[in-house]
Amino acid sequence: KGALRLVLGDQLNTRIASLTDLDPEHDTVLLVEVRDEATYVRHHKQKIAFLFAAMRHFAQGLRDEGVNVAYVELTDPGNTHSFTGELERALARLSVGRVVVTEPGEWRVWEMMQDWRETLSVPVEIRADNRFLCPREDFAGWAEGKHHLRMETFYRGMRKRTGLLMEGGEPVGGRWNFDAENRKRLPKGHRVPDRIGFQPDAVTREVIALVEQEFADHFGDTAAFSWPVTRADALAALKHFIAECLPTFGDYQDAMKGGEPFLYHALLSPALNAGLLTAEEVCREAERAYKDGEAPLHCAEGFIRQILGWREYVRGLYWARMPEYRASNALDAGRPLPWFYWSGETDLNCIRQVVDQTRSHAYAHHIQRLMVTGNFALIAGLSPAEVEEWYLVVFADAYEWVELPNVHGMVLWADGGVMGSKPYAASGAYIDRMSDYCADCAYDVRTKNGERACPFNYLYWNFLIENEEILSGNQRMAMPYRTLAKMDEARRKEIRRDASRFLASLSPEP
Ligand code: FAD
Ligand code: DLZ
Ligand code: SF4
Repeated sequence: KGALRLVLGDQLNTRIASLTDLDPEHDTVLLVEVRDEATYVRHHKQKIAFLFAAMRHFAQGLRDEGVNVAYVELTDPGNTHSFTGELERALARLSVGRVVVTEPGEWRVWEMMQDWRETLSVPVEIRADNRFLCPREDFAGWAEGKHHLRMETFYRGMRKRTGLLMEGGEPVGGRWNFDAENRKRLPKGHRVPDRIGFQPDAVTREVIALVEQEFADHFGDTAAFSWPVTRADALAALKHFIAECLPTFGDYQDAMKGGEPFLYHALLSPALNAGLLTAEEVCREAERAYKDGEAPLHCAEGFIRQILGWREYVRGLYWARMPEYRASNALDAGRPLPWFYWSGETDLNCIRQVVDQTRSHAYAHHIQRLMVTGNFALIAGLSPAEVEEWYLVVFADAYEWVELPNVHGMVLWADGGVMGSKPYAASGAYIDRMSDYCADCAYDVRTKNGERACPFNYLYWNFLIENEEILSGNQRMAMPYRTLAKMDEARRKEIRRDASRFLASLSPEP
């Protein structure tokens, strides 16, 4: 008897562990579109459409290779709408001797899989996830006994392990990190390159119509859908990025500009996270561009660090610290998520820009996620669980393994410093320095207090005041706390008054 090989929607690679020893004559590959996965949080319509389209194209690719594929579409009669239900149904209709799967990306599904070993009628083999460069156990070994897990240390280890941008055991260029060169503001009138978009084909158009019908009340528009949904298109996107954007990627990595959602960013995270591209091939391609003189070192290194460093690190941290990780709330934050995170209807221009582009594209780049919606959530004391759910819903690349450490740890400091040595709190001056948002805003970024003042300005100090007990002892917060200590009582009162007026005006309802 052959094997039933379940491939999840984010494991769409023919080299995924569960397919390595595929026997096309006897085995069947199972892919299932199930409502449970689309609604455990109510994902952005583009995320669902992206995955269903990618799954359908992947299945067709396997069939073209002569593989038996059992594909369950969302509207198929009898669809039980859960992974477990669909596995049981497939086992009842196919004659197979065992089930083979690859570890999932998310804890939620990992728990499901543990039950399969006991409840399914055939043996279940769960294989280690080979989509990442650092195996889970290696990260867990490194993390054992440590409270603080610093990315930079991990990243250097990964450079040595893979040999990426290494020469004779030393980092190429004599430095590990070129961050200092990667913080430029976009000059006025600077034209960013046109991006390669992928027109939906008939299969993708059908999926988009299905999603519009079945998930009509989910956040997000599908009109601008242009994600690559096949490996061939994902490779074309990678090639385009390396040629057109990587040579300038580093310089403007932290910049933001109204009406320009993409700048020099790769737009590769949905494809990477769904398995259409591997971290290894993307990093090797960036390294090649550097070696061939097509991209400067600070750009290639800055980009490789995001994937070999940050991406591998958050994934390792997630698996090393779950399920406890999610439960902490170090700053005891609990304010409900304001409605404008969904509607974009707010006078804060920076937030409006990010929410509007997220609705249209299911995308915001790193610094928008961190320093606009993230920073606001931090200094307004929003509830970690609600903020985490928002981040998991709105982006096409969102999966809990990558979303949670970024939001819970990096943005909200809810993990008490496991990930970041200090909270990334900032006033409006940071957003003004890195963007042109403030010029078109109803608020004045240079005014510190009062009705017209940029809310980030007083919320920043209010955050420091509210968390003084927890944060003032943190060495890396010494500077702002020294400034706060010099403020007279009247200024502190003004900050408190403005902050409570503004925060009281936020509503979680439309
Ligand atoms: P680029 O800026 O071009 O970077 C290249 C690649 O590096 C990305 O494709 C991504 O794979 C990787 N990368 C960069 N930064 C990170 C990071 N901090 N963690 C993990 N990978 C990284 N990324 C997700 O893939 N899914 C998420 O749900 C997600 N949620 C985030 C939430 C917050 C609050 C923050 C601050 C960051 C989050 N990120 C997430 C990381 C990052 O913002 C996105 O990976 C990136 O914006 C994707 O766009 P890009 O491909 O154009 O990236
Ligand atoms: C995100 C998602 C969605 C929306 N739908 C499906 C689906 O119908 N079938 C499927 O196999 N996977 C889907 N996914 C991706 C899964 O949620 C993902 O594989 C798990 O979260 C594990 O990381
Ligand atoms: Fe955002 Fe403040 Fe600038 Fe307005 S003034 S765009 S609220 S940072």
